Order: sequence, then C-alpha cells, then structure tokens
Amino acid sequence: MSRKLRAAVAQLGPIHRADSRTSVVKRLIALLREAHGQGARFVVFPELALTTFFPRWWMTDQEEIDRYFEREMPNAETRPLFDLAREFGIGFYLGYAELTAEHGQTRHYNTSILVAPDGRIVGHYRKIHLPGHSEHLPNAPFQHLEKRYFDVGNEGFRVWRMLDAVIGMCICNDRRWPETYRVMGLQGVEIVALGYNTPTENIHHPEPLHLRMFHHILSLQANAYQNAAWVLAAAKAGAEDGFGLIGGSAIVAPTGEIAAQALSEGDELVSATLDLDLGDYLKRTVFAFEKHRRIEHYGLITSRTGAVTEV
Ligand code: CDV
Repeated sequence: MSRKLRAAVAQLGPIHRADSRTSVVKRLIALLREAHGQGARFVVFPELALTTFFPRWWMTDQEEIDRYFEREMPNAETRPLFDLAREFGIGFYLGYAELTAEHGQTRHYNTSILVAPDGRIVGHYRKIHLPGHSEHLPNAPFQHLEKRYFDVGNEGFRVWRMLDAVIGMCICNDRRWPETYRVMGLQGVEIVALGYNTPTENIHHPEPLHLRMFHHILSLQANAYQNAAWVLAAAKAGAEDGFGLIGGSAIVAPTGEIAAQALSEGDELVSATLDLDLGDYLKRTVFAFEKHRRIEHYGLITSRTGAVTEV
C-alpha cells in the first residue's frame, strides 16, 4: 500500500510592526481552516510567523528586542491555534523567536517547532545558519541583525517520526546549505519543513530581483532531489512596513519537481498529496547512500569551515 500524506504550506503576507500577535494568530487559524478543508494533515507556517521580521530594525534596548520573543509555547496568544489544530487532527510546523534560560543564562533563538496532531510539541529546531551581521549598518536600506539578536542553534539537524513520516526542520538561510539537508538525509528524512523571510533586496550588493526567487527555488529543488525528500517551504511575503519579502512558497517533490507553488505575496495556502513512496524509491536506487557515498573523500566537509586554496 502506498504511503500518501496530504500536506500544505501556509504563506503569510506582511506582518507590520504594529500588528498584534492575536491578529496574526487569527490569520494562521484562517489558513489552518483552509488546510483542513483541503484535507491536509500537516501544515507548514513561516519563520518568525508571529511577528514582523524584526532583525531588519536596529534596536539597542534589550526590553524592546525581547518583546518579539516568546517565553513559552503555546502561550495565551497561540493556544487557539494549537486547540484548533488538535480538533482537526492536523500536525504543524511553526517558526517563532524563542527566549529561554540555559544553565542560568538567557538565550535567544530563531526557532521552529513540530506539533503533532494531538497538540504535543514533538520536535524543536533552533536556526543554525544565521545570516546577516551584528553591527549597525547606517547606510543600508534596512538591517539584517540575526547575528546580533539570536544565538546559534545548539540542537543540530534532527528528524522526528510523525504522521507515519520522517520529518526534519530547518529555517530560511539553512535552505541554501547542502549540509542542512544531507545531515537530515543521513537520518532518512522524508519531509523537510522550512519557513523563511527572504528580503527582495540584497543589502550587501545589488542583485536582480529574479535571482532572489531563482536561488530560493534552486536550493529547494536541488536538495529535495539529492536527498530524495519532499521539501515544504513557507514564506512570509510582501511589504512589511514598506520592506519587501519574496513569496514563492512551494512544495517540492523528491524528483526536484515543483508540486505546488504560491502565486501571491499575501496569505495563501497551497497543498499537495505527498507520495512518500516516491522518496523511498529514489533512496533505494539513484540515491542509495549506503551503496554509493564515499565518505573517505568527504573529510574536509567537517574539518574545514572556509575554503582554502592550496594550489
Ligand atoms: N531570514 C533569512 O535567513 N534570510 C536570508 C537572507 C538574509 C538572504 C535567506 O537566506 O533568505
């Protein structure tokens, strides 16, 4: 019997600085209802889905920064989303900023969670590839201060069994790094869930807009194929307080083909039926890792960070 899972990515349009979490959760719930109507049993929401993409703002007051973080999950604002998902029997991925304490130290993470259809949080991921900078760039059109506001994730790239599938998580910039998917691929990942906030403009050097979308889709397609996994990517899109984010939320098959893609830059749900056996087949054939990988030649991947030209 083939294994099929109806799943959706829930793209969010802009969330402005003044928008409350309660208003955002109402939008998440509307998308969840739509997903339920389409028979989806798993929904992927974006990175930092409860607030605006605040790393674009230079802030020095830690209290002001911490207002964008959640101290517990679920909390009063997000509880209605958890309750409705449980009622529908839908599992989901949700990205948010996490404030926590570890060994007496306050930590800030760019986090995503995997919530089971019974409402339990079964998985936790903290973003590892933090892009941007930590210093103020007064001449840039906006900031990208993830390196300032977040600690580097400390839990690796793990996978969890849920909905009879092996599911892994990553966040935004992680999707551009093949290591992200390969570490999950080596744990038999079948579905990679990811949320993202990708600015339409590159603050470091001018880049044509079409390349922003091209590199996003290229990263999903190449890594889905090379790891024989479904990739479910949910954007926060549109202009937040005037600052553009690309859309392009997509469901990519293990063949690298796009199974579904959002058309708008607003709140939009796209769904597809994931044939998990398709990934199994590729994992037994062209990407049978145990038959074809040559780890004796891959040492530099874990022993060297930056490229060094020795010739
Ligand atoms: N939120 C992100 O991680 N954004 C990065 C930008 C800075 C390029 C991304 O990879 O989309």
